Amino acid sequence: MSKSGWLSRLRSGLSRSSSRLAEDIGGIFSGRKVDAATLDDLEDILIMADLGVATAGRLRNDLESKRIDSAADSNDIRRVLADAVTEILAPVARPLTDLTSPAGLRVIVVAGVNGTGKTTTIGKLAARFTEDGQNVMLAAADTFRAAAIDQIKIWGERVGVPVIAGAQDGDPAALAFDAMQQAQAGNIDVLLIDTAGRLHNKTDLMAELEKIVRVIRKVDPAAPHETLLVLDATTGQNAHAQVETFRDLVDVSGLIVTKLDGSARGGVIVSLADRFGLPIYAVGVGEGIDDLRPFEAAAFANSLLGLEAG
Ligand SMILES: Nc1nc2c(ncn2[C@@H]2O[C@H](COP(=O)(O)OP(=O)(O)OP(=O)(O)O)[C@@H](O)[C@H]2O)c(=O)[nH]1
Ligand SMILES: [Mg+2]
Repeated sequence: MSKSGWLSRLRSGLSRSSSRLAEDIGGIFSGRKVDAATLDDLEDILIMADLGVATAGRLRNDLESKRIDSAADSNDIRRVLADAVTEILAPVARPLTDLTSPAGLRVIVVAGVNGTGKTTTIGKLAARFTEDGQNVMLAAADTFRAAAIDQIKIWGERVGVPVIAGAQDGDPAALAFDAMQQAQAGNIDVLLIDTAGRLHNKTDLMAELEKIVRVIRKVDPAAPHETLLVLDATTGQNAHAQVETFRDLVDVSGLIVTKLDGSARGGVIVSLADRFGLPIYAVGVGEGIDDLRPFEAAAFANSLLGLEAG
């Protein structure tokens, strides 16, 4: 897709977040000067838009220190905010191609709580990587539900890549081990491993994920090369708790944030970037195969603030 094509789709994906923010900021700064009271109001709006208390405070201070002209209108304010948000996002924004380099088998474990979009994101990533000329293999290590195995098989067929799957309730770590060996034998560039988001309880879930990683390392001590945590933007600040839980357990190397189309909560990405500094590789803006967008700092910031994505 052309650059302008995906930018406009990112913008439409973020339209709920951005139109609310733009409208709310417009409401504050129409005819009022920039003073402590308007900055307080702005900080509240940013918090409500899921930018988080710390990040909202930081943006407020940033705006205050810039000594904005008292004649500044909502557009000027959004411009200044977009630049400040870009500064927060730029250090974490990474291209998807980083996930597949250097050459050689790259093993990517995809983790996250149930329903965040792990399996769908794996399908979208597989499509991207395949387009890029990579040989992709998928591993159905979410063996908890039969439907989960079927779902990833369907993605494999759609994209045209092999799926290593076993029976429901099979040992997910054994499945991952098997997939690793097949990937090594089969000239595969990228092995994407789906994991369960839903088990009997959280302790089981975490133990299973740890075991998968341990077993993968038996085949290749350098693997997994990436452990991506998939977060659902509609959960808002709860995403922070999810990062903390998973980060403590497995070495989360990056994030993908999904469902930016379905909510007014795109701001959560800014607070995640500010707080954790974890790389963000892509964002999900829909259920379709093409609905994974590269994450670019300025484009995202401008879209979030309802400005021309530049
Ligand atoms: N609107 C929207 N829906 C999405 C996006 N990503 C995933 N979904 C939908 O969210 C639902 C859950 O997605 P899955 O990929 O099954 O999520 P999962 O994390 O694998 O779920 P479990 O395997 O149950 O843990 C599905 O209906 C997806 O189509 C997105 O970016 N936008
Ligand atoms: Mg799944």
